[in-house]
Amino acid sequence: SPMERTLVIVKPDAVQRGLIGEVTSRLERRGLKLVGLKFMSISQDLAHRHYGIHEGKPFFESLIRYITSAPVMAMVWEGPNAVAAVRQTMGATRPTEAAPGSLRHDFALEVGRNLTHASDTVENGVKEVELWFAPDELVSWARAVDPWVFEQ
Ligand code: D4T
Repeated sequence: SPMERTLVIVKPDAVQRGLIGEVTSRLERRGLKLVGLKFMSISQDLAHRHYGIHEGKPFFESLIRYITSAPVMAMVWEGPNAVAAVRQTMGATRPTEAAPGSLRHDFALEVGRNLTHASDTVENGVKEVELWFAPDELVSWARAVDPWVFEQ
């Protein structure tokens, strides 16, 4: 399967609730490879650029307030089908529609406190990684266990 990269944001609610480890652990356990990581406060500018597609929607202002309300952990994960795999691990955007066993099912109730962001398409994965990370903040590395997780 094609190698992909996807942006994951551990949102302010997940950071405040001490769930950075839980999110990271689930992605590591799945076999995905971490290639970028930073703990940061999001500027208004970055928040608006990241969620630009939702501008004008009724939840836009509260979404910007939420995502800029406290620090986040931004991460890039790599692997075959990484975009779909990570979305599945997170569960549906609305926690009450998230599959049992997914992160949002297990830890969340409301769409406005849904703990994480993950790129929704391969194309958006590329764009979002570019928006959030400088090239020298990404690390390409050979992991010893790669051949036992990745078929190619
Ligand atoms: P993010 O982008 O945060 O990972 O969410 P999704 O990719 O899973 O979902 P989305 O783009 O449709 O929504 C972005 C963001 O807006 C919040 N939201 C969304 C909200 O507060 N009310 C709503 O009705 C919707 C649709 C939650 C996620």
